[in-house]
Amino acid sequence: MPQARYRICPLCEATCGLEFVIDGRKVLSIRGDEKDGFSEGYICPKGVALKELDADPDRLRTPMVREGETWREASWDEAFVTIDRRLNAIIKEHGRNSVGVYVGNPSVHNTGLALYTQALRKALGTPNVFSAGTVDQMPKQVSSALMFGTGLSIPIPDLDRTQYLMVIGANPLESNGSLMTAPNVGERLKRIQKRGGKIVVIDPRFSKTAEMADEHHDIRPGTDAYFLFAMVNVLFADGLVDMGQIAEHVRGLDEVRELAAPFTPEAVAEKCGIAAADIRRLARELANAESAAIHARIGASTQEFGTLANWLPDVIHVLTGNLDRPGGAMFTNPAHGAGNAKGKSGIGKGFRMGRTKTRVRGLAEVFSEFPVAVLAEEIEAPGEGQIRAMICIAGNPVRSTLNSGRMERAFASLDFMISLDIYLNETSRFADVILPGLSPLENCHYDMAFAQLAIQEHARFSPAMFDVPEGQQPEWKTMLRLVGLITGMGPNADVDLLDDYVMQQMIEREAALDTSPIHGRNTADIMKALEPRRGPERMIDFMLRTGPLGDGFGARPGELTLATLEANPHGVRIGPLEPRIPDVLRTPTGKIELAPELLVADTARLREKLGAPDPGMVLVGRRHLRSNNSWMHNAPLLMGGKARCTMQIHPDDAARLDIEDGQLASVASRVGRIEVAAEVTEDIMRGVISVPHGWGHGAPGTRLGVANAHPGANSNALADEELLDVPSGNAVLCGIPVTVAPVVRSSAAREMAVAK
Ligand SMILES: Nc1nc2c(c(=O)[nH]1)N[C@H]1C(S)=C(S)[C@@H](COP(=O)(O)OP(=O)(O)OC[C@H]3O[C@@H](n4cnc5c(=O)[nH]c(N)nc54)[C@H](O)[C@@H]3O)O[C@H]1N2
Ligand SMILES: Nc1nc2c(c(=O)[nH]1)N[C@H]1C(S)=C(S)[C@@H](COP(=O)(O)OP(=O)(O)OC[C@H]3O[C@@H](n4cnc5c(=O)[nH]c(N)nc54)[C@H](O)[C@@H]3O)O[C@H]1N2
Ligand code: SF4
Ligand SMILES: [Mo]
Repeated sequence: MPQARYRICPLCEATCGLEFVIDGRKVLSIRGDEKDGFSEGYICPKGVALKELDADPDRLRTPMVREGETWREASWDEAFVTIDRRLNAIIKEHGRNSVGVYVGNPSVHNTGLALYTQALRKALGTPNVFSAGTVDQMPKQVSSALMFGTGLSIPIPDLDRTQYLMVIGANPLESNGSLMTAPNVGERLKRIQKRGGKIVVIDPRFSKTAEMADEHHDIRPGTDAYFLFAMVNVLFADGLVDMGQIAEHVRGLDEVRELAAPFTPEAVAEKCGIAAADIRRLARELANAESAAIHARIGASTQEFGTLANWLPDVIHVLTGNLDRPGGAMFTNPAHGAGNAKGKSGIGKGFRMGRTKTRVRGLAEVFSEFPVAVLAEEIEAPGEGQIRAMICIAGNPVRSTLNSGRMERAFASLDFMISLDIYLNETSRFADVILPGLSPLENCHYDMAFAQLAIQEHARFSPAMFDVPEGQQPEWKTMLRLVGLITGMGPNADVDLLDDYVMQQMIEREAALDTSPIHGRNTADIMKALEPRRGPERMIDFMLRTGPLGDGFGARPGELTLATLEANPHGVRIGPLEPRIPDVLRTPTGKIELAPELLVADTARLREKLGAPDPGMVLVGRRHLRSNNSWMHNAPLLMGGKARCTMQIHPDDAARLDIEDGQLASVASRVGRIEVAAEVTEDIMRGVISVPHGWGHGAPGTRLGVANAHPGANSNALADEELLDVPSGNAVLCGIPVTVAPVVRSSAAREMAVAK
């Protein structure tokens, strides 16, 4: 009998509610859940493709063990015995630092991984932890932590109420939004216009979002900090600074005024490629709007001045009175509890980075990890602390991070590698043992990260839709089994016992806070109250119950528990974001730090580079609705239509370089070279090319039938591990200097060459 089931899509930050019709273990159909008040029935093609992901014959369902250049299926016991023997031998001989960990993006979308990765890290005790965060949002985490006290104190554009939205280096119409969980984002943007508001896009490409916006400006890649500083300059010069309610909580106003002084619109116009008059007008418009928010993402983050370009939008929010007010940029207060809602209110320890440094290049640690830009060199360089074994969790660093050629050689040179993955792909092919995850439909799901980044307060939980198949196991158990093996309990540790231990620790940490509803309570009593739940569900129940709306284990009877969410399959809507200043602040001064030292220092670098020569042709990326970084190209539903991995180039550049539409072009950077078909289009700025990332399939040994038939070119073969945003160590993926040439000269060009 067909049955309807509701669950949250785990694929991207939009977190759409979906309606599944299933018959036994079979998915009959998937569509948007009209009754989900947050996502409003929206679904994108990737959500529909969950059916193919679930049924994909290439998706791994048993551990794989490598033998030479081939792999064979292995039992879980064999896989763990192998790991126990080889990994522990390396730790014994070379110490804990010889093990590196890379945590990929789906770890944030997979509840079991999100909740248990920390236990593994703790058990390993290595500082050599890397993640996709340093090819993504690290600049925003650093700027937020410096200004507001924690790395997740990220102001979110209040999309449903704003009257003016400036989008900088983001394309939510294709990406569905990031650090701004807003399902059905296209409609939400249209509603801004319908209520008389305005949308402005700053992007070197005329993206889909630019197409629907009221105004679009090209910008030279990597120059957003200049543009934003010039806006700040105008706010001061024109007497438009009005911080409103939060003024008394702000420190560093005079410093910011001084810092912005040299960056007049005239001084930066040429650098940015935006006319001074436009910059001036945009600053005035934003300041005079009834409310305004800036949404800056990947283009503003993965670039030379990423931290500055993520700090300045919040400076502008503060200066224009838009921080912490409806329609501006606001802090969330998620139901499962956030770091900036715990402990003492309005003050905190603040943020320190660089507590340790990388061995080879001496780059600073940031949020207990190192920039992924140093991963290859830390594997290659011999000596004390060299990484000899890697554990790669839900990541594809040889396609999604930097200098793929070098990264591949580094991975191939490891003594031992484990991948937790659902595919045998470009990265996991280097592993000695691959431990497979489940189908997303076999996992329970609660979006911890994205509830914290959402434009509305809500809470939604999806129990596993299908049972764990015979012979498979959820990834949180895999993690705990690894923890057991690393802590000397052997390859077959008692996972339940470890899970109890991890849970008890979590309770003890919470109960120690004198502001917690369970302060001073007995751990055993709380454990008992959580019965019979286990694993991620037990943790989520605990977090909800100790969160701002929770029942506090009896302290607030009748309030939220996981059972409430189980009884509401379309989710619980809590309401719009509410002002949280000053309570949300966790800086040591209890103030908003408008001019943190680290960023003041980096402004000197910005000033110095103002007169630097133009780098010539530069590469930026882009996203397509039917891709998801590097890993969803194996779903046939997403692979139809014309090839998407093209190099977009402006007609003037194409003519100058003698490249025709559809022709294969060669693109080279300091670190690599690719060949990719040209797409000649006015939608990209002169001097800029765009190639999407996540392609370059067809590597030997991979098991990706569909993706390998549509390989595309790997843009990250060009990504240079030496180009960094200095304060955060984040990689530069937008604005990589390249040279572009035709692979085969066109006949017209040949004739001309002959005529000469
Ligand atoms: N040039 C360029 N490069 C970029 C970007 C860009 O804009 N331009 N964007 C960057 C960004 S924002 C990000 S977040 C990174 C992403 O970087 P990564 O996280 O390293 O890479 P992904 O491509 O997301 O690959 C995810 C891996 O997780 C596996 N996987 C999927 N679901 C599961 C699961 O449930 N369990 C397990 N164990 N594995 C699973 C997939 O098979 C795949 O191998 O890429 C970055 N790279
Ligand atoms: N369909 C789909 N959705 C996704 C993903 C996916 O791969 N596919 N990935 C997910 C992930 S992990 C993330 S982090 C988010 C990212 O979400 P977004 O940040 O919205 O990502 P993009 O679509 O890459 O948009 C970046 C834009 O920045 C522009 N840009 C490049 N360089 C510059 C610059 O120097 N300055 C300015 N102002 N603009 C610049 C590019 O032209 C591009 O239009 O998307 C998520 N959603
Ligand atoms: S927009 Fe994101 S969350 Fe919504 S259906 Fe598509 S992939 Fe899933
Ligand atoms: Mo990302």
